[in-house]
Amino acid sequence: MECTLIGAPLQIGAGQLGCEMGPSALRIAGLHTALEELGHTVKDTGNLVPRAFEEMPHPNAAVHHLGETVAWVEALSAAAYEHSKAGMPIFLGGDHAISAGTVPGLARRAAELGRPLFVLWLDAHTDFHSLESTVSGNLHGTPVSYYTGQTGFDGYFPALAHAVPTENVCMIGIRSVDPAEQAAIRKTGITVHDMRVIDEHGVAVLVRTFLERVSAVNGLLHVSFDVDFLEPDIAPAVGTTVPGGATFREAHLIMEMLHDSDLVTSLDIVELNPFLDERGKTAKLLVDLVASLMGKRVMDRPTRAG
Ligand code: B3U
Ligand code: MN
Ligand code: MN
Repeated sequence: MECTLIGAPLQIGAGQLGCEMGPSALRIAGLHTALEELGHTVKDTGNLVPRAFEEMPHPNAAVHHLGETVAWVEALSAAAYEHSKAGMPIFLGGDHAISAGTVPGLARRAAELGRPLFVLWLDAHTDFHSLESTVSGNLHGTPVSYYTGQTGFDGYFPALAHAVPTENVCMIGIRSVDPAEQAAIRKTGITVHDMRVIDEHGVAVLVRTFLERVSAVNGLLHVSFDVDFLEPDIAPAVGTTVPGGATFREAHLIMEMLHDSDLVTSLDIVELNPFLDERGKTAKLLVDLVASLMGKRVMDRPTRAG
């Protein structure tokens, strides 16, 4: 497969600075080589640079860096659309606000192909705030609300031509949801698998059920991987750690199942903050997880019990 790496060093969507170093850390941890060793061809397009911007005020005084975020969203949406025409775009964040650009760009391409776009959101958080409801004002908490076409973004974020239906979004790993997000998400068709659901059923059945839905309608699948999806002990390099995250084995299993499904057409790796890492261990783990998603396995055989 042809993989295209697109660096998106956005950091002001998060409460803590440092995600702008994310693309560099993923490169230094060997992403390019890991993909080539699996037989893929890799094109690194370098880092995106947004247009010049002016800051925009918002009635919610907590909201910050709105103008800068909008400039990034525009650039990312255009890049996602272009790079989805051939091969597999892999977006190297950057904080999770980058997905407010990547997903709409991919949705435009999906609409052109006449195929539905699905999103697998691997995250501790639902990122379902509107510009009005966010308390922190950190815009990495808003992308899902925006790209599913909820209200409150008009006049600020770019007009959405192709909203992703909420029924097409599946979240796994959720364990931190603000009250306003809870209330808003309840009214939607988003599948929210919190840690309790994982503990009761295991990740495999949840992932398999979702993949069957995507496959049944010949969907395209975008995976958005927030580092805080993972247990903080194994992935400390993120500003918003929440205890009780996905284990090393759960995360690899999900990646392997995604690979075997052959449904994944694009990927975001977001919220890596190398300033908080321990000797690069989070960046290296992320490279290993991407490798699992792209075909690395222990034994070359189909999985079966017994
Ligand atoms: N919901 C909180 C916390 C948060 C959301 N996304 C992340 N953190 N990474 C907020 O600030 O909106
Ligand atoms: Mn997130
Ligand atoms: Mn998160």
